Amino acid sequence: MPSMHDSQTTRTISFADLTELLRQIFVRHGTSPEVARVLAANCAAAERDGSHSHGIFRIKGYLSSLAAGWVDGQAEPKVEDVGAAFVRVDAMGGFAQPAMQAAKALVIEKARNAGIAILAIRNSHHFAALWPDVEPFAQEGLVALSVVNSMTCVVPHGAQKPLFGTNPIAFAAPRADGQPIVFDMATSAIAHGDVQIAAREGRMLAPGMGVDRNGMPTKDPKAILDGGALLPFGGYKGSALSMMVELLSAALTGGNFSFEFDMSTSPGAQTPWTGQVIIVIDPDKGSGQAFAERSEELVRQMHGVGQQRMPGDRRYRQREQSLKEGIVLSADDLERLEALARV
Ligand code: NDP
Ligand code: PYC
Repeated sequence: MPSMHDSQTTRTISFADLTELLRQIFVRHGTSPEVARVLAANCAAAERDGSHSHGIFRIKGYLSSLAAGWVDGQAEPKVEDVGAAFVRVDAMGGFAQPAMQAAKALVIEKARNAGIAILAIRNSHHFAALWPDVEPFAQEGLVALSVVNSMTCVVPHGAQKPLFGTNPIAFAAPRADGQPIVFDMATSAIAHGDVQIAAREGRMLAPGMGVDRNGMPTKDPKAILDGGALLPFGGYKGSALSMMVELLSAALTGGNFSFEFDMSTSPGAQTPWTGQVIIVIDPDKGSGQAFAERSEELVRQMHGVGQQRMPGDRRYRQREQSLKEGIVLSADDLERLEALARV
């Protein structure tokens, strides 16, 4: 398969150097040092793992949202301890990831004490992949599930107009002999970011992913972006999961549903202003059996029946290669990033 860089000159940058470059860019464009640190680590990790729809591709959108004043890069999240197993955070119109970081130690303490803890973030902007929010919990032996809603662009199953966001679900669980089991998937047939990338590269999509402005099925990403919409994955089943994500991320947290904010009032705004839930479980409080051994057994059995590629495998492979050989970017992209760090 041709790589995305085949026709371009490429340059290689280490993960540490890319993280530092992105940190400088965020600070230069108005975020606090802490917000810059958290977003840079997130975005560089996405690029390192080959999550291209949520790596450096997103920098333009981050910066235009900051410049528009749509998201507050200086926001200081307010963490509230509201129950034995419940933590609430008002992100104060800032990004979700620093809000999660501010509450993380308390959530882990509660999960270890109560066996489970819920982190409900509201008034937050999430513009990233979701797996970086759950994988670190599994690295600490915990099970984590997170959902976040985004912006109206998905037609509920059987409906005529878009209402839901692309609303991903991410799950992470430890295993005894390998990297945590992690899946992270949009509840739309395709993430909005991947539609944008396909449009930029002039590629058609597989059938069944979206409709044009007249509600007619289309494989053309430009028609989807130009007044069209996406479909849920798996028909009514994906649609129900997307509805669940709206309920947990917005109704439960006090955040916006995907249809409750209007980015058009703030030219340049791209980041969805919604909410996020993270549920963390201490598996040691469960069956009394070693969870990580049991998940290893499940993986062994899945391999045994022929499933060779586990969710997360592609990312882990790409991560290993990026850490060994560096992250390959197009020379143009890297030059653009370097220029943004100097502005
Ligand atoms: P994909 O469809 O590419 O992948 C979904 C999951 O399935 C991944 O865990 C992936 O593992 C796994 N997978 C893919 N192919 C296979 C296979 N053949 N066998 C087994 N497992 C497989 O992701 P999406 O397009 O749904 O989402 C892309 C990203 O967009 C996600 O990171 C998501 O969080 C993000 N997003 C963010 C939103 C936001 O509001 N912040 C909104 C919507 C999406 P692997 O990772 O190893 O490829
Ligand atoms: O790719 O669907 C997406 C998305 C929405 C918000 C951030 N990413």
